Amino acid sequence: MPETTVQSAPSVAAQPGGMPVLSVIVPCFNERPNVVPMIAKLDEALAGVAWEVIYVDDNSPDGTAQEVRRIAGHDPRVRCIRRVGRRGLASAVIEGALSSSADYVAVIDGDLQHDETRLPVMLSSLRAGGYDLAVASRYAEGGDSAGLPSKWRHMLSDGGIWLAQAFMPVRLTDPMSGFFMLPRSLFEQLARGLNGQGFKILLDLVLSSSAPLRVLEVPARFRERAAGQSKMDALVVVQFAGLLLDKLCGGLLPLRFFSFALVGALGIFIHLAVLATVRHSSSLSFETEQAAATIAAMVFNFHLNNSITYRDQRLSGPGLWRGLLLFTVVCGFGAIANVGIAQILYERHTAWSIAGGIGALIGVVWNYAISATLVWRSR
Ligand SMILES: Nc1nc2c(ncn2[C@@H]2O[C@H](COP(=O)(O)OP(=O)(O)O)[C@@H](O)[C@H]2O)c(=O)[nH]1
Ligand SMILES: [Mg+2]
Repeated sequence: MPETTVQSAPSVAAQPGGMPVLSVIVPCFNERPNVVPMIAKLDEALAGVAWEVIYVDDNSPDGTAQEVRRIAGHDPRVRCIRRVGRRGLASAVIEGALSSSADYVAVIDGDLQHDETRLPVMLSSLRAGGYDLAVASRYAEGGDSAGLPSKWRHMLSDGGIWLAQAFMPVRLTDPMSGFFMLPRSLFEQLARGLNGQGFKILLDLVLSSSAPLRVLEVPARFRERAAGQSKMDALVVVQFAGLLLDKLCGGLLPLRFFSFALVGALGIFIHLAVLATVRHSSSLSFETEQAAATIAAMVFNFHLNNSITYRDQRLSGPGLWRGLLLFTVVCGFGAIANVGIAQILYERHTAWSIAGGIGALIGVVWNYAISATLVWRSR
């Protein structure tokens, strides 16, 4: 590995009843201008193959789903899954792949960055047997990662690959690739163990398999984005670290727990920082100072949990304010306990930092329970 199998496009007739042999899963968010050219490219690349494309759109404001449905109106090979109130590339891929009835599923980005002409080679290699998974690699000999938009993204990609390789039971030159194909039956088998958070579904799949997968790497170019914007950001990097951590723990501890713990720890830090600041700059009672620090930590925790812990169900617009209000009201009960307990400890000559810290800890535990059940309840 990497193996560079150069084969001609296979001719895979449609199954009886017109069932596709290959489902191409396209996770998409705000990719409207790329839909028509993408389907045209698939049509050209997969001539002779019974294929379908399944767009999984997270209710893009630019109307990507409507655009896909417009084409689906006259092309039965085109399907659309529209998810409302959800976000996430990996979970979109999982839902798309699980909606397929084809023998094989491929995953490809919807922004034309991946070279769809590699699909027939991937399919024929898998059909020939000997491999469980075909991965389009930007870093295998003959591949090309020039389409990464910046030097920063190249460095991030290199760092991620290095880290991922340390975890992988098989050596992949491009474990961060978002372009791959596998038998649907294998995907279904692995689905239960998938973490489903973040961007890195290939890594998730490979790390979820109990036996090392036999992987074929197919070199591929990575083109520059044709239209629209990348959704990759710093939080995706945080989720990547979370994914590795989750896999390291054998999936025993849910990823949200790590995120909660991290946000909670930062919340305590914010709480104490605010408490220290108001103590230096005001002559308020300790009780009032502790209450101010609690409110600051509460607002901070809400926003960070909304951005990281519940990124996939992130509240926005009016829902954000409703969520913050609900969080604040219900956490108010926790805050009363927080301030009360801290006050009792303080009156018993416990140091202000310890009294404040214990009070805040109680508030944070309360916040965990609330966020899981009431504020970001799964829809
Ligand atoms: N359904 C869904 N698709 C997403 C989401 N984030 C990114 N995508 C899609 O995943 C693919 C890769 O994302 P992109 O932003 O291009 O990542 P980059 O190529 O690493 O910069 C594109 O087709 C995006 O539209 C998401 O939250 N939900
Ligand atoms: Mg892209």
